[in-house]
Parts: sequence; structure tokens; C-alpha cells
Amino acid sequence: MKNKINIIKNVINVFQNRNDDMKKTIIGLSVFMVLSVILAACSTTAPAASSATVESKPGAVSASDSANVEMKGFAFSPKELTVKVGTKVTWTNMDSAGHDVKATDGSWGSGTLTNGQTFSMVFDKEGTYAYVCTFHPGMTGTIIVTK
Ligand SMILES: [Cu+2]
Repeated sequence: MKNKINIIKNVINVFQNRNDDMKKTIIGLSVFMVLSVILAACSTTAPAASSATVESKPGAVSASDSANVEMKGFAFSPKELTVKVGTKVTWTNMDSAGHDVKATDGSWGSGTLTNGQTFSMVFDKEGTYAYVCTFHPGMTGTIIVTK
């Protein structure tokens, strides 16, 4: 009988200890949450700096690293375009007829573009990239990518 009472006392002690541990955990979590809110408030005070960091990443395309080619009158304009590595080139079909952009070596291409549709490609490597419209074989162009 005494043993049973001792066991019950022990169980009660365990629960009381757990409650103490829970209190510590809750206090710890509260401190953590308050610190998190403070840190979050600090980090949102400089949004301009963080977006500038994204744009300065190597290989990232910024507004100055883009160029356009029009598909107009069954011709690419400009027919030959020189850009720096990392430039995003966008083709826009200005004709009512469908056109496409296809590398002459077949390694990249757009699929059919109807009037007003665009196709963009980032040129990450130096080189001369010849392409053609597969619907109109006389419609050719070249992108020259330099350092
Ligand atoms: Cu075409």
C-alpha cells in the first residue's frame, strides 16, 4: 500500500516537472518570437538594397542587358545583332503571318509566333548564333555574342 502511494507521488512529481519544463519552453518560444518580429522589422527597412543585390548577381539579366529583334515584312530587324554575354534577346512578330526563330544548328528555337507574340532567349556564351524562320527560309538572322 505504501508502495502504491509512493508510485502515485512519483507520477505527480513527474507531471509537475513536466509542467515546469513546459513553462520554460513557452517562455523560450515567446522570447524567440519577439526577437523574430524585431529582426523581421529591421530587415524590411531596406527593400531597395536587397533588390539591387539581386540584379548585381552574375548572370542575372537587368534592363540594360536586353535587346529586341522585330519580325517585320518577312525579315528579321536588325538582321544582325551584336550583344554582350548574358543579354536577353526578345523577338516580336509584327507581321500578320506566323514566323518562328530556329537556330540553324537546331539547338534552340521558339515554335510558331503569331502576330504580337514574343520569344526570349538569354545568350550566356560568346559566339555567333545563326538562325532562320523555318516557314520562310530566306528570312535569316544572326546574333553575335561578345564578352
Ligand atoms: Cu517567317
